[in-house]
Amino acid sequence: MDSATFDARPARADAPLNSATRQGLKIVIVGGFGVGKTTMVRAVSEIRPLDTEATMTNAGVGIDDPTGAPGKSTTTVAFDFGRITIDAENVLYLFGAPGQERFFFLWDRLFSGALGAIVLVDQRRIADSWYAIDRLEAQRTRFVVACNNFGGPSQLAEVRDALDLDPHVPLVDCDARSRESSKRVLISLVEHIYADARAETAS
Ligand SMILES: Nc1nc2c(ncn2[C@@H]2O[C@H](COP(=O)(O)OP(=O)(O)O)[C@@H](O)[C@H]2O)c(=O)[nH]1
Ligand SMILES: [Mg+2]
Repeated sequence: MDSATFDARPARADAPLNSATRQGLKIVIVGGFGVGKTTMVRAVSEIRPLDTEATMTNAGVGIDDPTGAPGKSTTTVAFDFGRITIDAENVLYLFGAPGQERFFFLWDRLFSGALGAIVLVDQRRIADSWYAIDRLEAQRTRFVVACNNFGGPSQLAEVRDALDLDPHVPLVDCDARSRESSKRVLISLVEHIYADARAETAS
C-alpha cells in the first residue's frame, strides 16, 4: 500500500464501492476515551464515516472522564466505520472501537478477521491504553501504537517505557486530524504486519 495508490482514491463523501472489489481488509483503531479515534477515521475515510457518537448524558458521569478532553461532549456508543479503496480489488475497512473496558464484549466480533490494530494514545493519559494493549497482546493481534499529539513536545521514549511496549512494536507520532499523518500510521501498521508475518514464516 504505497502512498500513490492511497491518494488515487476518490475524495467524495458518498463514493460508491467499486464493483470490481473482491477483498475487504479490516483494521481496528482502539484507544481510550477522547484520544481521537473518531477523528482519525473521519480524516482518512473516503465515505462519510458512520459513527455512533452520542451526546454524553448523566449515564456517562463517573464512567467517561472528560477532564482530559475538555470541550468533548459526545462519546462513542458502539464504533466508527470508514472505508479506503486501495486498488480495483481491495478495500480497507476501518473500525474505531471504544477502548473502555466496559465495551470489551464487542471486541471478539470486531477483531474477527482483522489484519491488525492501531492503538491511539494520548501521552497525557497513558493509563487509558493499558487495557487495550493487554487485550491485543493476549489475543495475539498485531498492532502499532500511535501517539496522537494534542500539543507539547512528543515524548515517544517515555511513552514506550510507560506502556512497557515490546521493542518490536512500532510507536509513531501522529495528528489524528490530518489525513497525511493518519495515512502514515496506517502504512506503518501494514508494514509491521508484513514484516512480522514474514519473520513468522521464516522461523
Ligand atoms: N488538538 C488536537 N485535538 C484533537 C486531535 N485529535 C482529536 N482531537 C479532538 O479531541 C476530541 C476527541 O476526539 P475524538 O475523535 O472524538 O475521540 P474518540 O473518543 O477517541 O473518538 C475531539 O474534540 C477532537 O476534535 C489532535 O490530534 N489534536
Ligand atoms: Mg469516538
